[in-house]
Amino acid sequence: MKMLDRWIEGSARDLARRTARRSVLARLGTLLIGGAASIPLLPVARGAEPSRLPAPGEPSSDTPQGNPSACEYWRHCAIDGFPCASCGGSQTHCPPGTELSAATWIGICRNPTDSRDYIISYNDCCGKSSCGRDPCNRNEGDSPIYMPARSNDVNWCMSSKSNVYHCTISAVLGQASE
Ligand code: ABN
Repeated sequence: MKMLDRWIEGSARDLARRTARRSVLARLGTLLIGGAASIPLLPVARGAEPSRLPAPGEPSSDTPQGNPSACEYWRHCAIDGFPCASCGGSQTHCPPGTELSAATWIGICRNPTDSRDYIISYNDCCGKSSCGRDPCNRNEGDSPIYMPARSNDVNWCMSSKSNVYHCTISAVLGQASE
């Protein structure tokens, strides 16, 4: 009988140890930390960054489709603003003294070199008065301003330290179609 008592007591203690609140929380914590390390960064953080992917082939810079200052530049199919390449920056970098907006307008443009569609992020550069050079307004896929989430006629600097708009970059985020 003593042996049975000891066995029952041991099993009960073991069960209590395994199901104790602290032990369950400790295991949950380990799971969360381990799991979080294996999850890639959320797209929100990456949305504001110019792509680190190799840029697709560019048309010759002697043609308007390959000239980042021209409105005909292939990445500008959905732009509404001043291309930063005309304002002391480039198609992927803001001019010195300005800050890249975290929120962006997304367009899909066809690259004439490989006839593929690419997702283009039109981030505004903020913190200096309007660049005023070579305005472009191509608007492919744009909707009227009363649908702000689908309109490119929006000052995306509203999400930045300064809401003063200067110019717009056009970074390739990735391929839109195979
Ligand atoms: N996203 C370019 C822009 C800035 C200010 C006002 C309209 C459009």
